Amino acid sequence: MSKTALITGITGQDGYYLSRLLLKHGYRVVGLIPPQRQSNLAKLGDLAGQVEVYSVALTDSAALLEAVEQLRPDEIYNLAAPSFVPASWSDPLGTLDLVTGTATRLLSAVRQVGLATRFYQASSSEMFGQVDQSPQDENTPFRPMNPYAAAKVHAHWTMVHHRQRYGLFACSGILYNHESPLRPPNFVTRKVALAVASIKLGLSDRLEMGNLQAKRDWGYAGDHVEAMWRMLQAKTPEDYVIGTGQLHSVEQLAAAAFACVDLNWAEYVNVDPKLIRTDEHFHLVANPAKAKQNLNWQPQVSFEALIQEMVLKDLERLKSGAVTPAAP
Ligand code: NAP
Ligand code: G4F
Repeated sequence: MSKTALITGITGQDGYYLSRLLLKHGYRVVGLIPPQRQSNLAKLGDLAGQVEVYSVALTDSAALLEAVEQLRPDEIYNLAAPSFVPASWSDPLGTLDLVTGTATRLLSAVRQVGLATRFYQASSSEMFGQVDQSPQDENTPFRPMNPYAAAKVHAHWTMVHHRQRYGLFACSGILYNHESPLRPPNFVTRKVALAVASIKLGLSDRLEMGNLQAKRDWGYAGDHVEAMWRMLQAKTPEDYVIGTGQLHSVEQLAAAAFACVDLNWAEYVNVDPKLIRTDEHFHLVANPAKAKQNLNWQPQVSFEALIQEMVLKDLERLKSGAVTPAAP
């Protein structure tokens, strides 16, 4: 019999790649989607007709308990979050409510129903924040620097408590930045890809950026969702740091993206001080050794190949009119 997986945040970037992976493995995939967000199912494109939708507010404990009772999932992937970090400063409480509240409600539902459901929590490298050791691993302390990261830390510990106290099979993937052509354009990789494609087609003439010296460990979303799935297939529930182990600066990102279309980034990129973050960090890079050892996981797509895929996809989208050009 096929396994059932419930996914919150199914309409996001990772929701798409994870659904695609689970469908390939023969799962019944059900998205837990609030009623007012169901039109966003269209973001799943070709997969929208292959997944089921269960309509539920993620803030409604009783309704989530009912969902778990009815659907009896083998696995739950809790991906829903307002994931753009700067936005969490404008709505710290809303961020906490959704991130911590959803994890707590779902874990509590699994415990109450008494199923052997395996639970994945979407944790983030942002939880490490102001680090004094690089690279980071599963033993690195959390020092969150913004409301998003603090909410993720709270959700992470809630998951750990359910594992320790109630014996649930629950795991956290502490994931570093992962990207794809499905990244929304407010995130830096997609912002750059769309701008480069727009400039190449003569639809824009410059790109305003924040801190060019900021660095990230950028991987491919398709690789990172594979790690999520492997965590829930393991013998024991454990937490894992998932990243490439390589740092690149925003400047290197811009240089790589412009090089894809034979342009020199320095002729088009300006720094807008308003886009520079005050909660910036520069040293978040993964040591994914545990994932390699226990899950036989390692990234398959290089930084350069990822950026090229994103730029080429935006060129195609602009030519077909599927997206509008980047504003400078
Ligand atoms: P994403 O593309 O921003 O998707 C977020 C998902 O959460 C979407 O389905 C979105 O629904 C849903 N959501 C947002 N606010 C909501 C709300 N108030 N109520 C209900 N649903 C809401 O994020 P992602 O890149 O796929 O990331 C998946 C998860 O991994 C997130 O928890 C993120 O914080 C975490 N994470 C991501 C990265 C990364 O680099 N991508 C790294 C570490 C951790 P709509 O489609 O309706 O907006
Ligand atoms: O693409 P970003 O907005 O992603 P950020 O803040 O690193 O967060 C992403 O990764 C986290 C994992 O580490 C997730 F938890 C989170 O949900 C999200 O998926 O910014 C990346 C870097 C930052 O250093 C930022 O300051 O790019 C720098 N940057 C420079 N100029 C810019 C810009 N970022 C954006 N969005 N726009 C700019 O113009």
